Amino acid sequence: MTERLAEIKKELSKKLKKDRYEHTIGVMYTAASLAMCYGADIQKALTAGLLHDCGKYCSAKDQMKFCAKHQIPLTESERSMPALIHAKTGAYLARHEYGIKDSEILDSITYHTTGRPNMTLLEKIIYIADYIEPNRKEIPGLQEIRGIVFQDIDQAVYLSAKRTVLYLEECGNPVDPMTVSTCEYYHPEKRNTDHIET
Ligand code: DGI
Ligand code: FE
Ligand code: FE
Repeated sequence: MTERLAEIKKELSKKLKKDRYEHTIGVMYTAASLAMCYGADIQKALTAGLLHDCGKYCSAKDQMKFCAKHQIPLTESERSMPALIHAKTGAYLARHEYGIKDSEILDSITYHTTGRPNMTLLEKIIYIADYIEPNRKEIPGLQEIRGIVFQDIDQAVYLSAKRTVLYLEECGNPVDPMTVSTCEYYHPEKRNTDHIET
């Protein structure tokens, strides 16, 4: 770990609640393991994993105020589902407070909650590391996803997105259009079609 990353880690240990900090460390090392497996940049994976939830240092209400103050535009969906906002505030803080300039790292933070179609390898790594890190409480399908993620990351992304949509629907929560698009894009049949066309 670089000296700068160790400094950020120390800062986050003070800013985040204990559980959130432990989750963050879990995501950081899970992301590094996936980077080793798939040949992504390990330092970028550690950095994005460490910072992915840095926007959660305050309540969703305060995150909304933060967005208004810093002219961070929010979609209608984000306004009605404040749990999504920390991805945007996190990317902003990573850039302006923690000095991260790499757009691939910043995008991985921005899209870690909803995913998006056609993600970069690093975006997929952070999206899935967030879902499977060792401290995550047991949820249906978690074992299956952990079992295949080191063989087929796209299938793991699909299963995570599908589980998220099912879970939100069961709870009667609205689903962000981007979460739906992620699920559709990574559907195995859609992926096969893409493969034939290219
Ligand atoms: O920040 P984490 O708790 O580690 O996980 P996360 O960033 O994946 O998700 C944060 C919250 O957002 C979590 O409670 C699930 C929720 N969420 C994810 N996608 C959607 C969503 N909530 C709504 N309403 N709609 C979504 O599409
Ligand atoms: Fe998050
Ligand atoms: Fe997270």
